[in-house]
Amino acid sequence: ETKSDWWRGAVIYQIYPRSFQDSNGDGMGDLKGITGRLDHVASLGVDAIWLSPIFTSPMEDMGYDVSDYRDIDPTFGTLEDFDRLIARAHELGLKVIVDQVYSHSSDRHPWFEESRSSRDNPKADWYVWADADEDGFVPNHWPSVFGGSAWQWDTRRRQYYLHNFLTSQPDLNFHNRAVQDEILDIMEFWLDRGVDGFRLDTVNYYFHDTRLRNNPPLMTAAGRNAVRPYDMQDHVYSKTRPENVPFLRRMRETMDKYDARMMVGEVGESHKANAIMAEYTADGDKLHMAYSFEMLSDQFSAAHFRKCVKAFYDAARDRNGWPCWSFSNHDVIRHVSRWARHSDDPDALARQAAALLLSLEGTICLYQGEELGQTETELAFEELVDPPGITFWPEYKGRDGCRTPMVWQAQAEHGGFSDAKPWLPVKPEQAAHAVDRQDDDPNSVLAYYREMLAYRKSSDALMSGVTSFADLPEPVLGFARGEGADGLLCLFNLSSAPQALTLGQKATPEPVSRNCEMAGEILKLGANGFALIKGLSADSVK
Ligand code: TEU
Repeated sequence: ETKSDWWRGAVIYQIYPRSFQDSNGDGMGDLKGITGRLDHVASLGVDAIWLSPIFTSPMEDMGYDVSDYRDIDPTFGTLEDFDRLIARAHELGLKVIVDQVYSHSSDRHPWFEESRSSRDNPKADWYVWADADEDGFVPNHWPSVFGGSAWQWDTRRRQYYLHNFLTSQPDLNFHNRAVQDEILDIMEFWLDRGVDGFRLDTVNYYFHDTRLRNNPPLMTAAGRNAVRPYDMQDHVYSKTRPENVPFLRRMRETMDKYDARMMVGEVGESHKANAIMAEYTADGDKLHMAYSFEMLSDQFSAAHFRKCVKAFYDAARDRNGWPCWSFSNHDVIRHVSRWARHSDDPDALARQAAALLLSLEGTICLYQGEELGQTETELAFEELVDPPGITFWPEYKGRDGCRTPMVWQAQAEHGGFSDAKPWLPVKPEQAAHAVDRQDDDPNSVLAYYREMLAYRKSSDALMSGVTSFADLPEPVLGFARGEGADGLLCLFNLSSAPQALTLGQKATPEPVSRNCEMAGEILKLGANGFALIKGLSADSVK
């Protein structure tokens, strides 16, 4: 029997299936490979895995372009392989979350092939079609995230269709009730198959403004200096429409027909993100959690982390909203590289990041390889696979650098990931962080993740304590989780310069603390040092 709200405070481990473990020698990871490596995942002490898409797909966006929502792509295996993966995960006490990409399908999906075939077929309104403007040009100024207009001309219908991402990812029309019903049916298909929940891709992109109004320009410095046109607009009409909220309620009704299932929605918003995340998770009748982009940026300051957490809870606390934080995923530069300039020692930074992330209030997502202190893989232009990387190179290098294979054995060819040449290369810098180099080393980053994950799980303060922030100058981030004797004060020196803090009493940092020492009532934090101290409040430190 699991608690229905097992996901509160839980830690989810994200697997990128194409790059986890190859079992059939084709250079791409697969479900059998994952199943064989679940012991490693379970050994960390996490609660669940999230699998990036494993469904039938032409793989133009590596599975985020689905052409059959009810089957497994042959690259990854079969439905039977998936059943075995779930069974093994459950044996090991791991929940299984699958990625569902509903906002758009692949253009190779039979629905789209039918929809584009004429203006009056049964699926004619399953996608977002619009006439050309009076000059024959695109219906409005909406840009695609991956470059160019969000509209693509279709010669047979002589109309444009909407795609927020690649032209091969046409947007489904959620204003059509039949589309909504089909999506709910797909959810039931996987829930019946035993999945514990869903990660909902681009959950705020489901609906568009039916009047197709232009988005206002983003007149901030970030908007005016953006690398991508997409970041120059405030997407109030192309996404995050009010109609989304009642549909999230319909999705929740479907989830609630089953026990202990969970939906975490990816809220891709640069603007007003916290208000939207709060709204989407409020009152227990929509999403269970909102996946935040806030800590995926290159900002690494006390003010920034404080702002992320405060802004979310200020908006969400009294309506019971719930966040899901992460520092890395398959779309961004790995955090040890992204924040490298704030540290002299990548492994010390990796440990500090682990301690900080796992001290946050909410649910946590780790990304495969993060537990190894893995850095971003430097790739040459010729090695790129990811379309936006190819489009925007070199100002934006795309997402291949965080998607290179897991390295299991430092000495094995291709890091033990595959017998064949992998779809993205294993480089020496990544091999240096292989699992077998760290597994039995008590001083490794991997050992630290295990230690900190166990500590989080054993600590009521970290699992459920409310956050209060200490008033400290940069570069020290301080907050307490919980109150009184049960509270835990967490202090992080987000720099390589030593810091000294006055605690006003003698104290003993918990064993998961690093690079810190007490001198009387003074706490000294060395380079990227941090201390977790029981029974102290946020205002006891100066
Ligand atoms: O990402 C949504 C998204 O908007 C960004 O993370 C985007 O990938 C980034 O801005 C690129 O610069 C989700 C998935 O996580 C991503 O892998 C998919 O490509 C995208 O949706 C489309 O399905």
